[in-house]
Amino acid sequence: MYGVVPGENRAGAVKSAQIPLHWWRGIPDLTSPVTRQTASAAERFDGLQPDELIRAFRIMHTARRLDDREVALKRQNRIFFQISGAGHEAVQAALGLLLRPGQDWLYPYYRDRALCLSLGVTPYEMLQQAVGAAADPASGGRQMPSHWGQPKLNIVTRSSPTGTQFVQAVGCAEAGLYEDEQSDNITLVSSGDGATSEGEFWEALNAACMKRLPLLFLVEDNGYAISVPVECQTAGGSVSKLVSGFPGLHIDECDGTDFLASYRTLKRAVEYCRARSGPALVHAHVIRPYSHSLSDDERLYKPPAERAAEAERDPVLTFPKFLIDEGVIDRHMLQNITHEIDVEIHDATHQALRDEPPAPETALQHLYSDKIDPTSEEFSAQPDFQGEPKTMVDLLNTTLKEEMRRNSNILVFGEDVADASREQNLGLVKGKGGVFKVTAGLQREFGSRRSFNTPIAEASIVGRAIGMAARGLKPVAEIQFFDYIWPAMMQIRDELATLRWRSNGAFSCPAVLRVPIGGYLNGGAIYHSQCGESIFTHIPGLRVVMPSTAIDACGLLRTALRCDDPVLFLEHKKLYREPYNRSPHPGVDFTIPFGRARLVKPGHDLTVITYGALVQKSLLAATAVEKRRPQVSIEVVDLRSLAPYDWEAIRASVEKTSRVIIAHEDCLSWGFGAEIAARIGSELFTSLDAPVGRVGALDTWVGYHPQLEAAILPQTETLAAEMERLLEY
Ligand SMILES: Cc1ncc(C[n+]2csc(CCOP(=O)(O)OP(=O)(O)O)c2C)c(N)n1
Ligand SMILES: [Mg+2]
Repeated sequence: MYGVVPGENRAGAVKSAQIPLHWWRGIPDLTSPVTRQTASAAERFDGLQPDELIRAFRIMHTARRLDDREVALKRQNRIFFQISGAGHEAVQAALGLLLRPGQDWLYPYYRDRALCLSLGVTPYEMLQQAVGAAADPASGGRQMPSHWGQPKLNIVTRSSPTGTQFVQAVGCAEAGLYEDEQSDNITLVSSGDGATSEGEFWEALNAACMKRLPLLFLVEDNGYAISVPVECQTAGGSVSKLVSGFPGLHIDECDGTDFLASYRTLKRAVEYCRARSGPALVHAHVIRPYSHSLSDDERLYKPPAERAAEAERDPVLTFPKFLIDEGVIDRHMLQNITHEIDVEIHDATHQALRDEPPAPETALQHLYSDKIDPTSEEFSAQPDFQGEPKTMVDLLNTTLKEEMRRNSNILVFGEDVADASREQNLGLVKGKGGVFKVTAGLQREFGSRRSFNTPIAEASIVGRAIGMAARGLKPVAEIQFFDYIWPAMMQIRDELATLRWRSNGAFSCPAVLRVPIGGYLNGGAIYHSQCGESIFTHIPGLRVVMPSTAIDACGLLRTALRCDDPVLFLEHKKLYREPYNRSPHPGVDFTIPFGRARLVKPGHDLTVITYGALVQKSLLAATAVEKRRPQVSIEVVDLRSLAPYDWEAIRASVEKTSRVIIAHEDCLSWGFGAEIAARIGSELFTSLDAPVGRVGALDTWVGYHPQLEAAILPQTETLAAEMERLLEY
């Protein structure tokens, strides 16, 4: 019998239905042993052999015993969080028999312990997660337990937000088709009932049905999302009824606590997906006997009778009873199996408790790629100019084409990016190619597989990119306007930027998000003119660049496309077609390292640190001020890259001039300049002859009328006034 962890309080470990030791003693041993039943077993058990049923039992029992062990460890404060898969085991063990480890791709959720066990994650590895061991293969002690992830099993690192997994699974399933169009491997995404309320669930269904993807949705409906019952979560209380209108979606429902019923139902769904008939959704009704997590006590909102009725369906009790009744195993065998499991978990626990915790100095590891460093000299190239000067929009378009020719993994998608989605019309029309024409002609040259339109669903544009990138593609997604990036914010902040760090370097997401940004075009108003870059530079793991000239746009975009990190590539709309920032084509291998500022104009008496549309305005302001003060010269530095930014260039310039302004188009308060000013104040205080100046937009929205817009956004005169103020010191 497995050893009790010192101090373990069995009776109080879980307030509800922890399975008792020796529970099988109450079961009469009515039937004969397995060998005599084998002949008819396959027919009686939906084609499953007794050894497969026994394996399923092992998985289910191991999963529950692991939960019990973790509960005990949590109560002893030897682990720091526990969430169980209790009550969900049967449907997961059934699915485990149908999936192909290492071939199919999985986006499981936190209750999928039995599923992960059946695919090959070991009890020891699970306990390494629980203790937060440095060697925990899922996250190296960075994520909570039950946040699965194992590259060798194609289990993609799982985060905590409910629902973000759906659109990523779409991208992953899409990537499978690029890998091998004929493959019958599938992608699985699972969730609880509550998570289906998230918009991403519906975005994912829409995309999956539209593209007839081999994607299986498994909804493990335990009737509650923490304390919220399903009828307050889902109109009518049944998600499978709600989705009935999706074309091509195979929908099925089962009792997820009934192993064989689950197996039958999932088999049909898996076969449907493998046959490439389209996506499938299985709605499995399960129970949740251990409350939501150890931080929750379901007795506060679930009455005793309801809990008692659920307990009757507990699969870790009903399934072995069934196996004994059917003569698949006898009591003795059962006792041996459970004993073996208990010993394994006992040993694994003691081993995991001895594991080393993550070293404090590793906290910054795996934020960025350790294979490709986009800030390195490797990306420093001399231009080899050819042809006439081109606008920023032209060079962006050319660079995309050149890199798509070079790298067949690059896919470009977003709203209106294609030339014409209806291919038959391509010969009849000029083509759209993006609302700003940056992607014009890509579909024509590279086909609709590599440049395509998506629904207006920003979370899924980014989520799909994440799923594709996790599987080796190089997605280049366009968000049509910066003002509409917000539906994708959770995908960007909680997923795109965290993927590498949270998986301890096991997964990466080198997607590029191109985003037109900024005002000064007149008429854009509040929803087509905003900036807000500092919200993104505040996100660890994300590279943020914002070129102000055509040549920089070309070099930085190429670096973004060749690097291994997620990049937010901000394209200022006002700068797309300016005459003054044009450049001849600098060559097909021209790159610019991230984190290198450009000295726009040297000077001795004042530095302006800026980027984007304010580079040119700062130049004009500097020229005007220098005209008034002939003894003064003003230095203008274009950061170009905001995360990382070129601190050395800032330092060198401020040490030379002793006066500095940070100027940006975004609102002043909590803007990008706040961080730079704070750092200058902290590290360069002794070099300063004047306070650090800042110029930014008024702390409001950009207005529609040009007079209003002009008053809100910083102008050349605003910059000149601040220059004068600092020069007076
Ligand atoms: C986006 C988001 N909102 C809220 C939460 C907090 N939260 C975690 S699990 C959960 C309930 C999920 O319920 P369900 O999808 O039914 O799964 P179950 O836990 O019942 O298996 C909530 C609200 C979260 N993790 N993510
Ligand atoms: Mg639920």
